[in-house]
Amino acid sequence: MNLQPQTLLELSTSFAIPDRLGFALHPSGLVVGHAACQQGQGSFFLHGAHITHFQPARASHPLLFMSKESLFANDKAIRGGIPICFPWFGRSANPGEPAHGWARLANWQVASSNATDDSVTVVMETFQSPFHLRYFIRFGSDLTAEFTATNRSDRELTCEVALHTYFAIGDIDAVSVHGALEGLPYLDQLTGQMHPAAHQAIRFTEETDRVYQGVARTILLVDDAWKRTIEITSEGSRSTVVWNPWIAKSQRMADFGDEEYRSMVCIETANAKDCRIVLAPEGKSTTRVTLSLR
Ligand code: TA6
Repeated sequence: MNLQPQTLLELSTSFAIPDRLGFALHPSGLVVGHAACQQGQGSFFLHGAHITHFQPARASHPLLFMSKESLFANDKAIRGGIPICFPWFGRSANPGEPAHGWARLANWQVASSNATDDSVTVVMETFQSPFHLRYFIRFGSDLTAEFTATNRSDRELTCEVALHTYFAIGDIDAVSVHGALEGLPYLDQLTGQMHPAAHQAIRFTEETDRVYQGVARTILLVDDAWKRTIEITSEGSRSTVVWNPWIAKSQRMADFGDEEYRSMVCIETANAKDCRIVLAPEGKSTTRVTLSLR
């Protein structure tokens, strides 16, 4: 069961906040929310509860990358921003089911909104048996996204989640990833091989698709081209995915520009593969990430 879409009138009447939060129709017909306060601004679609834009007031560039080739349609995932991968990560065991699950294709409803001079918060929800999903987002000088899944069945369920964040960068040759990931082993999704901790910063010189296993509370994305560092702080996450499609895969993706691999890197706050979640009946699991400009 997919929730009925809220109308623009309903959203504007119940959840819009003057000078802080408004709703509009994207040219695709999808509904988009725009948040703005003294500390920053952002945008999100109800389609997939998909955050597509975040820029702190003191930043000269957005923190999130959006592909210029992204599709915007009810049956398509948006390319860029923060797609929510749930209840499975990657390809499904069942043919015909969408990659990365149904949450990023679902229709979400706004449940509440709030604003101060320094932040705008929005809570969205969706329900697809047997899962109830809640998503708390706060735009301010930082961006916080908190995903909670509840098992509404009477049996134990296993699931995976990834907040599949696309970071905007100045140039892929000038970025490096530092912090907790340097000390963690990873699964190379391209070869299926496990690798021990590299004990050095991650740099990108080829297609990279890794699932780091273990808690990585703080990760630093250092961008020497745009002379900035993005701090990624997570809670409730026991795996992190690092991805760049590089040249050949970029050319194979219809909703991604051939050169766009130079302008993005994904660092995904996850519970996937060996770190998947086991939920008891009525059990809850929360995965949270905060993006800050250092
Ligand atoms: O998170 C990395 C990954 O699983 C890659 O393997 C790549 O496929 C990427 O996600 C994008 O997946 P998508 O289904 O959005 O094309």
